[in-house]
Amino acid sequence: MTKIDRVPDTKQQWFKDAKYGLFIHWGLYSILAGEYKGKKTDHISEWIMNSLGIPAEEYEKLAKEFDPTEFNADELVRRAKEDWGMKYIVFTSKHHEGFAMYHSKVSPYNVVDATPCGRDILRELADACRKYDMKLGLYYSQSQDWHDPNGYVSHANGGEDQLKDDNDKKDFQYYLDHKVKPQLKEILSEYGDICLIWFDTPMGMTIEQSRECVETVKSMQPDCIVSGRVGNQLGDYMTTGDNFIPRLPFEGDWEVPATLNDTWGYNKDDNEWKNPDDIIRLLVKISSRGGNYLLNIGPKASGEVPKESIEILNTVGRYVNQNADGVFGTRRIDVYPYELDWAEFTGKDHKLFIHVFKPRKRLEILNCGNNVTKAYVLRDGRELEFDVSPTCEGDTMINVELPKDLREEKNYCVCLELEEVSPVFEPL
Ligand code: H79
Repeated sequence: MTKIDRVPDTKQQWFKDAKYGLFIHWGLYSILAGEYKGKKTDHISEWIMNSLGIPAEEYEKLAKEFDPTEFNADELVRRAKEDWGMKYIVFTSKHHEGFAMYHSKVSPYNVVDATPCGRDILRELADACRKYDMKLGLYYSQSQDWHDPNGYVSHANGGEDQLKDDNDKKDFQYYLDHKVKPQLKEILSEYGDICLIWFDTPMGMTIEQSRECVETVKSMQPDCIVSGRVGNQLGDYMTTGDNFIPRLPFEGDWEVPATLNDTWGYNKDDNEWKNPDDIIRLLVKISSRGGNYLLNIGPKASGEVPKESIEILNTVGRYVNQNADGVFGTRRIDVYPYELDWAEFTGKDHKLFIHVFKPRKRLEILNCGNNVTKAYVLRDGRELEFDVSPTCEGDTMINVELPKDLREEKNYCVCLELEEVSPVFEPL
């Protein structure tokens, strides 16, 4: 297992058990969908204001076009819960562009006061989450704000030195005191229970400033946890790099934020969709290493979720819903000596789950030091025959026989019940 100095611990059982969540990136950038005045961005589309150098006075006019007639929070949350099997949602309450997707009294640059639609999107989502008993977390960009004169800006265009000079002229503490902290208080007081605040990219923040963000959150909702990107090692859990999956089990609580294509916000030209089989495998892999998978959708400006995203998530959701016991509440498996190209393992208490991703004649796995009492197909409970044979190295192999129909299949899960809690599992 990867050893780290400080083991991040949310002390929240729901987070340790959750494994699978939905990230939603939605803002004014969704209107541009990767293109501004005939120029296309090569980068992640929610960065378009920055990447194409659109001045704030120009960019803010987009708010006048925001009218999400196709957005249906109830339908989206129902899908996430029932069709996709997800356990929490994280919504962009304010991304780097600086626009609040809720009714803020702190800044008129928000979805109610600056748009013709006047809809409080966060209110709609929070109501739907309450209805479906779905946990709701909020992304909040605490460091970068390209609309506020004192929010930090990251870029590329002027080079690192230019960037540093520009940011040094800002009164970041003023922005923190007059926008960030008051807005955090709003989102944590007006919309019910918020399970986490997803801070992002703490560029330029001192440890004191990161601490102020954490303390503001905890003062409003003590059980609300904060992502690792609040900075200065003050997060309750570790956030990996975007789309980055640790190679080994990782200590403590952690989460992988990931995309289904190559952008977070909607980009009409991005068709690099991942394969649902790969997503299923990544979800299982991340679970077996002790993490959660936070998978993103970028709705169009209209509120419509791209149909490709829905199809992928429906396919993944069928696997998740059929094999829920082998995903949710599982614990990191400390040591399994081999990487197998056809399987990943998850486990909890006295169960070891073999997730099979390629057709096999029989399942042969190294015994993990425990007697197997029963083997069955997880989705329907069908019992399977098995035996144990010695290896030439003096270990034993468990051999699970498969009925004919299963030998042609991929993407199914077999549960081995063990006599005792397996020593390879982290204790519950
Ligand atoms: O919200 C999503 C991203 O917008 C955000 N984090 C996820 C969850 C994010 N913030 N920073 N980054 C991602 C990485 C930024 C990379 C950059 Fe660039 C390299 C910024 C400038 C140079 C990519 C290339 C974006 C603009 C140019």
